[in-house]
Amino acid sequence: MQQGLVRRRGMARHEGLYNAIIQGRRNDVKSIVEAEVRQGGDIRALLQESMIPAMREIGERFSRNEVYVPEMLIAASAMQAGLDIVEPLLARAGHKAPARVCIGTVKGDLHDIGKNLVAMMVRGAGYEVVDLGVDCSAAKFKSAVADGASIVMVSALLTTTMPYMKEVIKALSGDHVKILVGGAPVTREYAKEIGAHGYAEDAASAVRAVEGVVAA
Ligand code: B1M
Repeated sequence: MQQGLVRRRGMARHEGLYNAIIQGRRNDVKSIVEAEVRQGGDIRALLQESMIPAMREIGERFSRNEVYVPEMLIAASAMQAGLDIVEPLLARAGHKAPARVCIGTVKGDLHDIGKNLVAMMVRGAGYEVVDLGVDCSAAKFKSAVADGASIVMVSALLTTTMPYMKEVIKALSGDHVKILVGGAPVTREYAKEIGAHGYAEDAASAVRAVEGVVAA
């Protein structure tokens, strides 16, 4: 077994990389992943067994209030440093993400910190994420669906922009997509009321919500 890899529940985890992501050590993540690539390591395994589990762990700690938004952002940025190296290699090797997800903040709403965090976590879970930005019209979401997104994530931070989520759902009603909603003023009840397929209250549960609709 290669040094630095430990067997855990039948899988090989690179403890150094796993911890570097959790602790948000971006440069270490970069150099570990680069070294693995140079040594011809199994990049897909590195992603599945070390990088994604690290993001899952930070998400769970966030849900338990053991870490807060800054730690999660730093970890996500460290993860991104690793993803920037592995993604092109996996694409060349024909790796297919389980689904393409698009995410955006609704029309009239400029808040994007939470949405960016959700995007990073979902990307960290191995999905292809198309970030549509802020102030997104229903037409913009629809065009992302036409481009191949099968999961649509809609964020709203204002009680005044939240109702626009319903417009997005209406616009996509004829499309074969799953729509997930979230943002501080949004509740599970509201999500149900407007006909969303799912709701997530934070970035960690957003990953679980995506996994839920993919598995359904
Ligand atoms: Co604004 N703002 N803001 N603001 N702002 C709030 C949201 C507010 C609660 C502040 C307050 O009054 N206490 C209030 C909304 C009141 C309401 O409607 N209930 C408010 C207001 C009123 C406004 C303006 C109208 C102020 C004004 O101009 N008079 C204005 C509106 C501008 C606009 O959007 N058109 C405005 C502007 C701004 C700034 C530009 C200054 C800035 C945004 C900068 C940016 O995002 N780039 C800003 C900020 C920073 C905030 C607060 C302080 C912080 C928001 C934030 O980033 N939170 C906020 C008060 C607060 O929340 N304490 C406030 C951290 C972030 C990690 O959490 O965004 O909740 P959050 O995301 C979470 C979850 O909600 C969830 O996961 C994320 C990660 O855990 N989630 C999803 C989010 N999206 C999801 C999508 C999903 C799933 C989960 O898809 C399935």
